[in-house]
Amino acid sequence: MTSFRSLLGGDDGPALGMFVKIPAPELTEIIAGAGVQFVVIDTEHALLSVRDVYDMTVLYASLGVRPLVRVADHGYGDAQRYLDAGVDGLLFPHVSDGAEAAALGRQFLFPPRGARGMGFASRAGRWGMLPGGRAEYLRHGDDEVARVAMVEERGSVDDIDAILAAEGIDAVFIGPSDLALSMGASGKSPEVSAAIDHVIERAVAAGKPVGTVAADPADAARRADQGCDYLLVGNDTGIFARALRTSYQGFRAALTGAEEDR
Ligand code: 3PY
Ligand code: MG
Repeated sequence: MTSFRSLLGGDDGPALGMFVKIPAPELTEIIAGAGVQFVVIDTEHALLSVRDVYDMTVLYASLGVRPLVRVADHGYGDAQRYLDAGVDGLLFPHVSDGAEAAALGRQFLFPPRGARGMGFASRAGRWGMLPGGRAEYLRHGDDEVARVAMVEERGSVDDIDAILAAEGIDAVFIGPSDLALSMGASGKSPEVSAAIDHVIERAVAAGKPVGTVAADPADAARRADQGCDYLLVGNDTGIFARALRTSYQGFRAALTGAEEDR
């Protein structure tokens, strides 16, 4: 079976995904139909319930779009429920340093490496019917789920090598907006660009998958050349908002022009 991790390092360049905030089956079908490879269900910045995340996970996966969740905090409870719902991975926002990364890695690996609880009778264990049994549930949870540390603070850039080395952290994701905020600089400033380039360079050197946001195809091509393994290209609300505004303004401009012509 494909998984988010199996999409990384392919010959076709970085895997392409998007954040999703709207829990609507219609949108899931549109996103799957567009060929999007993975989604990050965003519980940090959207009012999604655990049940929404569950329904989205099942539907995205059934349509071949690999589902991950960006959690709202570093706690165990909801994140563990998402893993047992069978998501392909978790993105942890604001991982400040190597110690925090290591604690997250431990929390979501099974013993003896970590402290994740066994939930074989969950969807991730095919309700206790997973071929291969408990051993396969445990192997999948440790080896195929992606635990992703988000690097979006100045201090995380300073401690990037420790974050990359943390056991159980399978990839990093650079959040450019929060990184710029934390550095007190604009997103386009040379300091922020240099920090992002540095994180990508260190991740490539460490052999850990790295991803970030790509603003447009040219930006994506540049990040691919730098060695990014996956990219997020927008989010459902933003894409709809921009497309609608452009379309609406086009109609308004044409009608205003028509009135002037009269
Ligand atoms: C950020 O840029 O801060 C993110 O979290 C990802 O867009
Ligand atoms: Mg952020």
